[in-house]
Amino acid sequence: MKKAFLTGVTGQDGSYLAELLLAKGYEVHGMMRRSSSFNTKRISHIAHSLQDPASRFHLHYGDLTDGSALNRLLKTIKPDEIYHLGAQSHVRVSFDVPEYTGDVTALGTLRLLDAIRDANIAAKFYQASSSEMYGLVKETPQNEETPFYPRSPYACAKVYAYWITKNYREAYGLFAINGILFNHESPRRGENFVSKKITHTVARIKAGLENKLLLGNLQAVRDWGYAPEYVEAMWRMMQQDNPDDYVVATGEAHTVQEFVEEAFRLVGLNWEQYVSTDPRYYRPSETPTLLGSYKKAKDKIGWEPKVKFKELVKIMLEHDLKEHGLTLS
Ligand code: NAP
Ligand code: G4F
Repeated sequence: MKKAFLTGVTGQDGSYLAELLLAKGYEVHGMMRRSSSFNTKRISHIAHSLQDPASRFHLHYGDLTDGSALNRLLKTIKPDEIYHLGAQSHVRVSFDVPEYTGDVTALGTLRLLDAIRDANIAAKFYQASSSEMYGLVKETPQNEETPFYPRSPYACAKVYAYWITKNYREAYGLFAINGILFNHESPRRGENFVSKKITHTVARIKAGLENKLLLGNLQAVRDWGYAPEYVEAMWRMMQQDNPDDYVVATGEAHTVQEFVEEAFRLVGLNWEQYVSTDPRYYRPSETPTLLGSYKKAKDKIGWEPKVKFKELVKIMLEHDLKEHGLTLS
C-alpha cells in the first residue's frame, strides 16, 4: 500500500487530496499544527475513523517552522509521496506578516526538502506553486516558461519555494515537482478569499442576515477553477516517470466584479445596491490579471478542467444558501 504525507491537510486542497488518496487505496498521513480552537473542520468527516485501528488516515502534529519535527515525521512515516500544501497562503495577509510568510512558505519548503535528504528516502515531492508568481505578467496566457514577477511577500516566498524545489531536483536527483496552480475554489475555500467571501455574504444577504458586501479591487482578473479537479491534477503529476512542472488552470479569465454580478444574479438581486469598496481590502501592490494555459497538463498528464466559471459560482452559492435552508429557484 502506498503511503502519502500531506502538509496543509486541514486546508481546502489538503482535505480534497486526502479524500482522493484514501479513495485510491493510499495510507494517508496528514500534518496539522496545534491551534487553540479546532482547525479540523474540513477533514472531520474522514478524521472520525482515527480511533479505528484499521484506519488508513493518520494525523500528526507538526509545523513548517519546526525542522526537527519534519525530520522525525519523515524518518518515522517513510512516505512514498509527499504533497507539500501547507503555507501562509493569504496574499493580503502576507503584507502584514512578511517575515512569517517567508519562514513558513519559503523556508518551510526548504526544511521539508532537506528532511527528505536526511531521512534518505526516495519519496516523490509535490510543491504547491502558485500563479501569483507571475504577478505583473510578462505574457498572456501564462505557461510553464513565462518569467515570474512576484508582487507580494507571499508570491516572493512561493518563487523561492519553486526554485528550491527545482534545485533539489537538479542537485540531488529528487523527484521534486512544481504544480503551478491558478486560483481554485470550492465550498471549502477559506472565508477571507474573495470567491467565498462573495458567496458567503450573498447567501447571508438573501437570508436577511446582512445588507452589504465590502470588497477591494473589483477589476482584478483571475482564472478560477474547481479545487477537487485541481487535486486530481496534483496526483497525476506525481504518477509520471519523470519529474516536471505543470500549469493547472481553466484558460478562462473573469473580473472580481463578474463574480459578484453572477452571484447576485443567481439569487435575483441587484449587486449595485449591496456592494461597496473599502480601502482595507486593497493590496499595496496587486497582481492585476492572471490567465493560464493548461496545454502541457492536457498533453502530458491528460488533465483538463470540467467546471468553469458560472458553474463554480453556482456550486459555491448553492452550498452557502443551504447553510440557511435556502435553495436556488
Ligand atoms: P489553505 O486552505 O489556506 O490551507 C493552508 C494549509 O497550510 C492549512 O492546512 C494550514 O493550517 C496550513 N499551514 C499554515 N501555516 C502552517 C504552518 N506554519 N505549519 C504547518 N501548516 C501550516 O490553502 P489551500 O487553498 O488549500 O492551498 C494549498 C496550497 O496551495 C498552499 O500552499 C497555497 O499557497 C497553494 N496554492 C493555492 C491556490 C488556490 O487557489 N487555492 C493556488 C495556487 C497555490 P491551518 O488549517 O491550521 O491554518
Ligand atoms: O481571493 P484572493 O484573496 O486570491 P489571490 O490573491 O488571487 O490568491 C489566491 O490565489 C493564488 C493563486 O493565484 C494562491 F496562490 C493564493 O494562495 C490564494 O489562494 O483575491 C483574488 C482577487 C485579488 O486581486 C484581490 O485584490 O480579488 C481581489 N479582491 C477584491 N476584493 C479581494 C477582495 N480579495 C480578498 N481576499 N478580499 C476582498 O475583499
